[in-house]
Amino acid sequence: MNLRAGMESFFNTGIYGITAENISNGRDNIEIVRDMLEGGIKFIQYREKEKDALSRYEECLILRDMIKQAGGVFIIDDFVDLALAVDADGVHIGQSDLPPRVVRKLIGREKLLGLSTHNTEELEQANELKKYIDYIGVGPIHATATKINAEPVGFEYLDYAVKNAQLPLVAIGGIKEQNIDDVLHAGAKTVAIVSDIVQSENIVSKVERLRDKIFNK
Ligand code: 3NM
Repeated sequence: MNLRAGMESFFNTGIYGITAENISNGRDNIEIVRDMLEGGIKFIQYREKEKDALSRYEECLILRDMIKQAGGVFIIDDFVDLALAVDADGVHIGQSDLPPRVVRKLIGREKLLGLSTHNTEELEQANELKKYIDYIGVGPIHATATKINAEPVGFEYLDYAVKNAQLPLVAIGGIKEQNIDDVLHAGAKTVAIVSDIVQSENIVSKVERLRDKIFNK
């Protein structure tokens, strides 16, 4: 399958799932991803900053096969080498990682590349670099304990991004079942959610409820 051509349809599945084993109530990343897939998430990012490289590698080999079998897309946060080593579908980088042009050179043309943006300048830079990037993150919309030092950008920046982004966008940061309607009304079509999913007792039904909200808005 050509990933880039299929990306629009993956994004139309609404939720971008992200792992966070350290806040997952004792469940490991494998269990979390299994439940995300069962709930219908097709876009899954492995975000793991605490484990060593070997543990990350071994875990990602398993996750890659699970996600591939479920017809999903597997994105690795930050670690370009890991994404290449496990042949993930893509990489997600932040503003202080290697420049998108350089990461694109490293990962080749086929893999997806996502870039986090937090303000209008970063969005305009991403627009200028759009030949290297496949989608952008927009956030944190709300303050969030999952990324404690990040200043919330609120709806002003989301509105700007919805109107001006020349790439598909993913809204992120403090988005939960009880407030997701706000970002949907602001025009976000894809929403990344960490804590509200990984901390919920029943991840499958949480994801199903979130997807209902997205598709019945
Ligand atoms: N990136 P939660 S906010 C991983 O703004 C991440 O780029 C952000 O977690 C950004 O859904 C964030 O628990 C944390 O608030 C999102």
